[in-house]
Amino acid sequence: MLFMPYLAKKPQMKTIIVSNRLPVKIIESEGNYELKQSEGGLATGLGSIYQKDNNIWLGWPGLEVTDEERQKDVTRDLKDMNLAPVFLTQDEINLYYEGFSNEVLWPVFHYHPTYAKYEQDYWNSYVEVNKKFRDALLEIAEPEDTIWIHDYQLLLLPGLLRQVQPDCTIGFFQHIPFPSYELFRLIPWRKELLEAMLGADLLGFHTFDDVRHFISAASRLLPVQAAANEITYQNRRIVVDPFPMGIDTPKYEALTHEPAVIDTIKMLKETFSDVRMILTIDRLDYSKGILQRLQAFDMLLNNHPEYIDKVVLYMIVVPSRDTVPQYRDLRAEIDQLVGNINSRYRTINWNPIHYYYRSFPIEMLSALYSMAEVCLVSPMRDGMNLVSKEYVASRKDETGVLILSEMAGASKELIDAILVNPNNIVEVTGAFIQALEMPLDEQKRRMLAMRKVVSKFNVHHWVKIYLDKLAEVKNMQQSMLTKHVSGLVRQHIEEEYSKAEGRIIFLDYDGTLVGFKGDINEASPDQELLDVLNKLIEDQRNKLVLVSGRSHETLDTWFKDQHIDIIAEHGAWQRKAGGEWAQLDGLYSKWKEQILPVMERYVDHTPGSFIEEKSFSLVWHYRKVEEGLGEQRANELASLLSFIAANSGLQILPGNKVVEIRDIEVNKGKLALRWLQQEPYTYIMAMGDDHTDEDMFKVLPEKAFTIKVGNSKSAARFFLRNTQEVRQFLKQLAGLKDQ
Ligand code: GDG
Repeated sequence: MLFMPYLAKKPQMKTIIVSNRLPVKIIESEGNYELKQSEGGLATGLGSIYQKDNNIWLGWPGLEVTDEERQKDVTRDLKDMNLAPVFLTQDEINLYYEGFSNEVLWPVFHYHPTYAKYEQDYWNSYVEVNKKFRDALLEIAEPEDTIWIHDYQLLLLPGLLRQVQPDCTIGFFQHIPFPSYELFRLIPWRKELLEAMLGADLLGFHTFDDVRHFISAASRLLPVQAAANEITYQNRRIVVDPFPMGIDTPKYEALTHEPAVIDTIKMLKETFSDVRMILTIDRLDYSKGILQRLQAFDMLLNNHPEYIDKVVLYMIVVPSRDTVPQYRDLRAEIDQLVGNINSRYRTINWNPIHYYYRSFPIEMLSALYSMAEVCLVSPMRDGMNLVSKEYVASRKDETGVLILSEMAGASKELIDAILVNPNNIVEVTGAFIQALEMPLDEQKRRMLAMRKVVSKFNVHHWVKIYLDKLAEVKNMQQSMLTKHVSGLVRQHIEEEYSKAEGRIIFLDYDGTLVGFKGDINEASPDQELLDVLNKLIEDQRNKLVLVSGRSHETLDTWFKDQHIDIIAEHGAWQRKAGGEWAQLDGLYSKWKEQILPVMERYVDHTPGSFIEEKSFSLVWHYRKVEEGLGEQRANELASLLSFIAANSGLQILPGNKVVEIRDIEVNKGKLALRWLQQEPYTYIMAMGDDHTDEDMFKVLPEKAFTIKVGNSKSAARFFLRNTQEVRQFLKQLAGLKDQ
């Protein structure tokens, strides 16, 4: 095992869990209160972490405590349980929690944007309370601690913390879905939210879809670089990955043997001796699809009267926020629909829907999970949904059927359930029939497969892989730091430079010496750059070689007066300082006649793209094309060109917002080697930012100082973050003062 953060840590380092609510239940009576550990899935999973050593869980204890003496008492009692409080006022609960969290983030993230209320007061309070959490954290956190922040109430906390503790380890996990960009962009404070989330080192979601949506929103709204599951933002590399949360599976299995559960099962069996049970359990919420499932049950009884008297829907709805108008209305609609169905179909001995608007002890849930032949989980959107997994874990005899909405995160793992679109009432009705008629051997086959998943990917596994990954990300960031040209690394490179007699310095142009411009012709060298280059050339010990993909005509105009060697068009053209341009031998360009029309078709179909024609290459640029579309067309074009140009001696190179096709002989690496052979240099340096520069990094001798610009993966030994750092570093070498 590579990373065991919570075993291998130094004793004084601790892990701090942060969430809106602490995992305690507060039982208050006659002015006194008692604190009880919560049994929720997250509390159990994280129990092995926060209850150990000096680790701690920070959050709101769940009741308003205004009196300072009382606050001290609560703090002391919580401390014994490794918990620390953030006290919130009623006003803060109303605006930050009920307001911004539940009336902005919750509806938008669950695809109900019309329910969102974008109140400025909500946002202000959300910012203030997140700061309150940060301040409470700073009182207990040391710089080397690991901090794991949970859920949508604290989206700003990673960024707020990063500002004051730039090097600390921050994980963030979101338990609810992350919506598609189209939804997320509706939020007036979308940029602030994203920027703050990117303060984390590792961002975790339940599913790959959430990850995709997050990366796409970040790419469109912020100046980030995204590649696979990594985002580079403000010179930090952040990993975004799916971590589907599990449940405490052994606990749900063990519950079925408890006397209280066995007695309840017996009682339920007597009550429901002649009927088959379909179970549903949810909190009251518009994201849960409760009305739609009632409609499907209605359709079942209406179209298939053979189930009348034979099947009951046992429906638990756990009370939630029913003073808020949307929830009050939803509850009234459910009451009405249940009443309507029951009054239409009931018989003397049979009631179709057993509806409970309250919560039950876990023993009752366990008994119901054991009893119900079918469990229906049909949310319109759900980050994960743990009820579906609890049902599976409780089915020790491997019978029973789970009907599961494809909109729940759990559907990505429990693929052996009957998966339904909860909006499709006909399909859900069909699923009822399929479930009720499913042969025993099929039930067992499906249930066994799901039980394996639920057993292996349990909540302890989830905690472990998340924290292991967080440590791995931190290690990756730290090993990147050792490659950054700063501190001792920089000192070493500079010392070697001063000592050397014969130096050769290969410099890429775009993205290395100058930043990218929308218009490729706007990137001509400015005075500052020319000054640095001139100063470097002045030193007789230096040979400067510009190695660029640009056309030799452009470079010739720009560097007419510089005594500098130039390799243009990736090597197709060369010019010695003060000499004439020469072309690489043996190249031909007839192939362009065939390729140009293909590229032109892509220009016609892709607004904002254009072709750059060079002597021995063609480049399709898409920097100004709509985000996403450009990448998609570039992939298509690259694969089409690979097909057309197979075995033709041409090379297709997807680059930084470009797709280039060129003669395979044209290669920065090959040309750089030619230069090296001309004199015995003792100091070799090469700088570049894109994959064409990798050819150079790979072929240069091991002792060469190869420097990648930008901190993405590279064969280079070192990196500088951007063109500003490159210039600052070159100025230093040239002995120029930085202005
Ligand atoms: C967020 C996300 C994600 C329900 N009724 C009773 C009761 N429950 C328990 C269930 C289950 C839990 O509540 C509800 O599970 P969810 O998955 O909906 O969890 P939430 O915390 O509400 O929601 C969700 C989850 O976070 C985890 O990341 O899955 O998508 O919205 O454990 O058993 N428990 C008791 N009595 C009840 O009547 N004792």
